[in-house]
Amino acid sequence: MAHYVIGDVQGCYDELKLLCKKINFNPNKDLLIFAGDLVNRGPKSLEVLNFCLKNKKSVRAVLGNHDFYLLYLLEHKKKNESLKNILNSKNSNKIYSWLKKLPLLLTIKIKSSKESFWISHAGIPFIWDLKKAKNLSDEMKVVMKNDSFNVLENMWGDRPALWKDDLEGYERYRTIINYFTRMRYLDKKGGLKLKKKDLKSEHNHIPWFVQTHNNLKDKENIIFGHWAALEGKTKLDNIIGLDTGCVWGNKLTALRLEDKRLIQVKRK
Ligand SMILES: [Mn+2]
Repeated sequence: MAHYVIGDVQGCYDELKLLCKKINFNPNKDLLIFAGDLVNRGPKSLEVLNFCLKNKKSVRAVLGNHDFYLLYLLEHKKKNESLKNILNSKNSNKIYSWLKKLPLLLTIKIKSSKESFWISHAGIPFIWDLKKAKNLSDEMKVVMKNDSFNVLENMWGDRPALWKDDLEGYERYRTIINYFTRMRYLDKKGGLKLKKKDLKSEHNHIPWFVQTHNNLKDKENIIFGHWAALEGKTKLDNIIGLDTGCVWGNKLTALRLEDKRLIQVKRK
């Protein structure tokens, strides 16, 4: 049995199939864990989701910003050109209820190597330790179960930029979602700098993982997607980026957790 974490698929179903072939994915033995953004921009988002539903028992995933967007469209009965196949699919209820239950953060421990992996779409900010991040993800699971319509309605926007423990209600949920699914740069205090996407250095814009790295103990790892421009390069061996920009014509990447080996396929 092997665990594979797969970076942002974004509707690149053909490449996902090729990657599954390359890793010899066996749904009876292996586990696929998606790092979020299964859908949007790419050509076959519906096929990707149907693959996940079909292999439900051997698939795990965390929610990305595009998955949240899809949930919003589904729950609020909105239209969207690029996701219309999903919105019009006879499967859309099943897709909705599967997606809605996904967490923002997953943790997996590998027995053989004793390494533990914390997987979220954008990462974990240094202002949260791993336990706190897990608690916030658990809190959001409950909130999404009970009040998803309003959470999704109120998740839009970049403010508040800085996490505070006493944030409440929809401001609190929006901020948690923004850190887990949209974060790239933080300022020195840990506030989100959501406007910046390029890699040029800029005053008080620090890639989130630079400081989070100091929080990690031996055998603790974080895996994330979302930041295609990085091409996975964090220069850290325990914070691993898996968005290698398949939808932009680059590669789809899987990480085998047992030996931290990367397996890639090129965009067709
Ligand atoms: Mn993303």
